[in-house]
Amino acid sequence: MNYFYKKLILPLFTVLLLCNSFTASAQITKDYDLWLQYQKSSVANDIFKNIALNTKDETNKAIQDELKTASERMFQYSPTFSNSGNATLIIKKFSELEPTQKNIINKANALNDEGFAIETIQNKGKKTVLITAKNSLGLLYGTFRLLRELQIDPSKKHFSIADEPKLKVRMLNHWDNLDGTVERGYAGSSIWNWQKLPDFIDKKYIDYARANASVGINGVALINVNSNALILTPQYLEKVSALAKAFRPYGIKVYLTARFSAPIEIGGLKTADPLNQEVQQWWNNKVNEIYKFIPDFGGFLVKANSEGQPGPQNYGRNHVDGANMMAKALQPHHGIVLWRAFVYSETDSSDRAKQAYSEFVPYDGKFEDNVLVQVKNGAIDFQPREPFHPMFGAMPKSKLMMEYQITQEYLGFSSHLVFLPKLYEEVLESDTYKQGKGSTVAKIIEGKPNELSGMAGVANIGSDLNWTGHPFAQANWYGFGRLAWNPELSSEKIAEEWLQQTFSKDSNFVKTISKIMLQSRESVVKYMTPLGLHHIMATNHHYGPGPWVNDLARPEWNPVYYHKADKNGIGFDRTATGSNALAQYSPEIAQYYGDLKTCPEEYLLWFHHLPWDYKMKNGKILWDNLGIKYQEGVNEVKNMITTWESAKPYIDAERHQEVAQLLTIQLKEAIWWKDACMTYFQTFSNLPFPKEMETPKHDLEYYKSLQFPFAPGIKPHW
Ligand code: GCV
Repeated sequence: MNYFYKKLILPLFTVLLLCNSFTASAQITKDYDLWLQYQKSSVANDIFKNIALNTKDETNKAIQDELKTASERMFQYSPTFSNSGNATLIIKKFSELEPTQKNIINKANALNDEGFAIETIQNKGKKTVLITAKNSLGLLYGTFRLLRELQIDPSKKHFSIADEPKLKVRMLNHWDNLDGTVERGYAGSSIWNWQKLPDFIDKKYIDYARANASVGINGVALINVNSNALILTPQYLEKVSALAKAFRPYGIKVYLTARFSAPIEIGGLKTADPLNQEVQQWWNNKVNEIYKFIPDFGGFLVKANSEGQPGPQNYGRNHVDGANMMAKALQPHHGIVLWRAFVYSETDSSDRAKQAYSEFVPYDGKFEDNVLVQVKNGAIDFQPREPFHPMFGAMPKSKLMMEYQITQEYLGFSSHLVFLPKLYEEVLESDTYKQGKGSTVAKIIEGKPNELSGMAGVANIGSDLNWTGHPFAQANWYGFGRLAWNPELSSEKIAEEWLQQTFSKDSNFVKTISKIMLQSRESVVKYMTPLGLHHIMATNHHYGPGPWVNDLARPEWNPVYYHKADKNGIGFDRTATGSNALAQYSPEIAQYYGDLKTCPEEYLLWFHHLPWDYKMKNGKILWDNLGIKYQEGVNEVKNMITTWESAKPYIDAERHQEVAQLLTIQLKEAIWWKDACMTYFQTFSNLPFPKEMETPKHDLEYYKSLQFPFAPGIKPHW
């Protein structure tokens, strides 16, 4: 028995155990490796055999590490790094190129500082691939580009690429709190371990930097815009400087959120008035101190006089006074201020959608040169669909940057598959007409060549093994980075290349799954807020529907403020007969959305209050169309489930199952949204549900009674 146990059972058990942990760790690696999978290639490619690269510089060292990992995983050999004449890949700044390579020098010379060129050239009679750029960061971006090309086509040998970022600041905004929680975070807790910093540099920080650099993200605001002044104290600056050091080789600058009242809270002053000299001096000193810790510090991100955060208006001053005070302190160090335009006031009874424009546009041209006004994509708050923010194009003498939300606060948290580049693209492509036809939001934020410009995304990253909670939410991080590099890229291309790198290059798989990704954003709009409805989510945690909420302290916090449903109809009249928010847009846009004949159905109830029996283009009444849209959203999720089933043969079982389970949650919640909203709106329409719509399972009281005290993304109520 003993013999039998030792010789047979024990080894078998060990093998099983190993297999099991191998599968588990293989799975973790796949999820963890994001789009940098470097899957084993079935074709050989010698491109990495002998790489000419000067590895003295720390960014070049990062290039070396990346190429080694990629080559070993994809092609099963370790590259040799030397400066010998037989290079298969040359990675050199163009100041170091030989004069015979003039053509490429000319090509690369036309690029901006972060641009790069990749060319297959003749070198000593042999075909060689050359990556060249003005500086090491360009070389790093060029390397990641080459790796993307090879992940998609491992046999590729001929390259002729020149590329450069169109925006200067391409950054993630983390809404991470110092206590480790993440506001609106759905992927676990914060990845920053403040307790162990500065001495412990988690490998995760490096992998985070790699992922960001691979798509060109070059800035990170580490903590929440609802800020804590402690981050500006030496105790924390030392920790921040350790993170900055880890990110530096990857070209990523660190930014901090600056709490406006910091001079009082950590400086011992009696005021934070931006026109007070002592306050100004305090910020000057603070900035000088920060640059001692972090010589390449990016600057401050500020949420002021918004949702209770302190700001210049507390002292009778304005946004320009506040932003310029910080901007002047940062100027000697080439730092910048990202001043958020997300403001709305409890004392302003006008339409919330109009308030940011009214507060900021009068100050056009008054901000210092190193200030970027950071504007959310829409005028309310990251809703599943909003028309573009009217501030875009309305401040031609100021620099406006885009703020998107990557984390899915209003889009099903990290349980719903929603491909956000589709939303980002829709906004970027919108024509503001502010400088004539063709002045799209993308063009507005690109600004003038060589001027400060940018795009920020509220990060969806947390301590979850797969970083983002949902494997497909990784695509939103990826896609944000790609659009920040080039706001004119198509979401279709982004979906395809992400799938190819993350899951499989099989064309059937890519075609089928990119289709559901591209349609997923429209589906979530349909099952949450169809026909232009908005802000009808539950209170505080924003999990699930809450269109009935009408008892919150501020009118504009209540969903009823936005849908205005009554027995006569539904929708927010933002035309001249209502709040006239449309007047903030150019006349072409105001006319287009204002006229019921031209207003697209997607924005109908955003701009118009209409009777329940309003006849729509398909000949059916508004009420029926509402139910039909909700049902379509639900049906599309059902379809996603079937399509995902068909993807089984193409990808690993673990990630397949992970997504399949999440889709089940998505379907349940889509039905919940449909049923709760339609049951509630029926109390006003008094009409039967349209025949196309599946009947709700419960009555309204049931949906209203649901409570979620521990929903993620807010401070828990212990
Ligand atoms: C960080 C919304 C969110 C808040 C967020 C705010 C902002 O209101 O619900 O959690 O605060 O936007 O963007 O500042």
